[in-house]
Amino acid sequence: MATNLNKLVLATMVVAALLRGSWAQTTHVVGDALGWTIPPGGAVAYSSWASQNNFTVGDILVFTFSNGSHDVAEVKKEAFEACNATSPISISNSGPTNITLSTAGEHYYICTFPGHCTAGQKLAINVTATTTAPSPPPPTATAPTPSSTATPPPPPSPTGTATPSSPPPPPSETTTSPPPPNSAVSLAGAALPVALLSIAVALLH
Ligand SMILES: *[C@@H]1O[C@H](CO)[C@@H](O)[C@H](O)[C@H]1NC(C)=O
Ligand SMILES: *[C@@H]1O[C@H](CO)[C@@H](O)[C@H](O)[C@H]1NC(C)=O
Ligand SMILES: *[C@@H]1O[C@H](CO)[C@@H](O)[C@H](O)[C@H]1NC(C)=O
Ligand SMILES: *[C@@H]1O[C@H](CO)[C@@H](O)[C@H](O)[C@H]1NC(C)=O
Ligand SMILES: *[C@@H]1O[C@H](CO)[C@@H](O)[C@H](O)[C@H]1NC(C)=O
Ligand SMILES: [Cu+2]
Repeated sequence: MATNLNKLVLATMVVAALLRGSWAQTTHVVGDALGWTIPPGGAVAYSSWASQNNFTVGDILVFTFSNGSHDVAEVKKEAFEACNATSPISISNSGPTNITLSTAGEHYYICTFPGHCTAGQKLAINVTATTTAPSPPPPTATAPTPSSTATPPPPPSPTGTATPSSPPPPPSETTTSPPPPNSAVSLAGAALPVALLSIAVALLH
């Protein structure tokens, strides 16, 4: 019983992660076909490209350029706005350069070749933290059961000394520890299609 419930919870989390698109890292080729170069129309090319992508921690930026033609430097916001390449956070002059986005927040990249940044070869992105999956319920919590026919597992006794003289109390209202916030809500809020759940459960077997 508990094993099946755990499988159901795990399957729910897997499907939720898949539905939210947070399962795999995404590779973003900066500028797409344009690559990393002086954009013909100016910096709007990269601000427009950035606005059409969602960047999440763990994603990869690929700056495609030829050695010796450009480079890519991560800089602070002030240096980005001023195209100041004096003291970049990091720099790579071998193309293509892959950069894994390891932290959330705003990240700024420029080419340090003279005139390239001011001509628009600069990219600002905003990286969001990894989507938080529904927090797994603690081992003592009973997972929400879709049908009332399932009997809740007996509450574990942490001390191990309790005698089972009386039937266990209903787990919902009389538990001494407060229920985890949003545990049941988030799982219920997942409201996942039954078909997808079935597929995920089958995959777990
Ligand atoms: C980016 O996220 C928004 C909001 O979740 C979504 O509407 C949009 O389709 C996403 N764009 C891409 C390219 O994934
Ligand atoms: C560029 O940045 C460096 C250090 O970050 C600073 O000392 C210098 O004054 C800046 N140059 C300009 C033109 O802002
Ligand atoms: C670019 O430079 C890097 C580092 O010097 C080198 O490893 C790489 O092979 C070069 N790529 C090409 C296409 O020359
Ligand atoms: C950079 O990422 C691309 C796309 O994922 C991949 O094909 C390539 O091998 C990576 N290059 C390096 C040096 O990791
Ligand atoms: C980046 O995202 C954070 C969190 O959503 C937000 O507070 C910040 O204003 C964003 N920055 C930019 C430049 O959009
Ligand atoms: Cu350049």
